[in-house]
Formats: sequence, C-alpha cells, structure tokens
Amino acid sequence: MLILHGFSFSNYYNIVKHALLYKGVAFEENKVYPDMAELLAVSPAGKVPAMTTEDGVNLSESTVLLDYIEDAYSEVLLYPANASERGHVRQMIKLTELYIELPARRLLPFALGGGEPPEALKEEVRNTLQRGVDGLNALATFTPYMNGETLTLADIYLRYALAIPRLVGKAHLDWDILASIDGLAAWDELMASTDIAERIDADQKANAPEFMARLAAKR
Ligand SMILES: N[C@@H](CCC(=O)N[C@@H](CS)C(=O)NCC(=O)O)C(=O)O
Repeated sequence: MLILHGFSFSNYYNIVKHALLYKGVAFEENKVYPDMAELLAVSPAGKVPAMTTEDGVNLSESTVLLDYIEDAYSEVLLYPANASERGHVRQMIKLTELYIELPARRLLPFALGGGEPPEALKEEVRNTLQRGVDGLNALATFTPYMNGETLTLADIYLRYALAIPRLVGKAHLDWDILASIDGLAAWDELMASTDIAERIDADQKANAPEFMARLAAKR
C-alpha cells in the first residue's frame, strides 16, 4: 500500500493527503518529523512530505507527489483534460508555491518562536507576496473554484499553502491575505466545508501539541 510520510501539522503534508483522500486512494500514514534520520531515507532533502509508492519507489516534493498520484490514480482526476488548461492550473500552483507560500514561510520562525522580523525582511516578503496576490487575482476565477466549476489540484494546493501567509500576515505584516484576492474568502469557506478538509483540520489540530513540543525542545 502507498505510504505517506510526514506529520499532520505540516501544510505541505496536508496538500498531498487531501488529494489522496479526494481520489479515494488507499494509503498508510507514517508519522515522521524533519529531525528524524528515518525521513532522509525517503526524502533526500529532509523535507516533509514524502511518499513510498506501491512499487516501492520513494518520492519527495509535494508537487511531484501530486503529479505522481494524478498519473497513477486516474479514476478521479484533479487536473483538466485539456493540456492548455492543465498548464493554467499548474501555473496557479507554481505562483502559489513561489510567491505566496515560500515568501511567507520566511517569517514563520518569528510567528512560531516570537520576536519581530527585521523591517527589511518584512519588506521583501511583502513585495513577493504582492506578486503572488496579483498573479492569483489575474488567473483564478473562484467560480466557485480557481479554474471554474471543477475542483483542481490548484484549489487543494492553495488551501493549505494559505495557512502560512494567513498566520504571518496577521502576526507581522498587518495584512489580511483573504481580503486581498477577489473571491478568496468565499472560496475558503467552501473549501473548509468538506468532510475531507474537516478531517485534515482535525488531524492537524491533534498533532499541534506534539509538533510544538518538539519545536520548543530544539530551542
Ligand atoms: N518544497 C517542499 C517543501 C516542504 C516543506 O518545507 N516541508 C516542511 C514541513 S511543512 C519541512 O519539511 N520542514 C523541515 C525543514 O525545512 O527542515 C515541498 O513542496 O514538499
């Protein structure tokens, strides 16, 4: 059976878990944290999530895992059939990764560990986030999903990627990201209302104390 390695507090882990649950793929969860040697055996850069496929191949990087499960489990599809539309959906995922999640993540140590980030860092993050916000405003329709009437991997990716800018935006940037993208707040409610999202959010909440304790022990 396919194995998903990582931990439920991780937003990247939850992207992949959501896609697996949506597609009805049978999988096991192997709880492993980034500071465990066991992770390096399946994820060479030591990042969560990773996956061991049913053929016994180890894969890492969330977008790679998403593409793999779309290829391997094609009964329920999460990319459009048309190649140009698929490109459009991948473009929204890439913009979300590079210009929404990653810049916001630079402020995460401050949001989780306390202290105020330097002004120059906040400015850099703000500028990059603005590119992501402009990009999604230009590309996503939110009618009701990012690519129109059908849920795609872009929606699943954005739902969990947004966790970081939401947190650091409020804590350090005086920026409500939900209000800066047209249609995002209503879409967010829609995305949160499914059984899968509720299950993942509950698992994340349950894992929070253990994750925070590990983080505190490292300081
Ligand atoms: N580019 C990676 C990023 C994954 C990532 O940053 N995961 C975090 C957990 S949410 C992690 O493993 N952090 C540990 C570290 O960076 O050492 C992906 O898309 O999977």
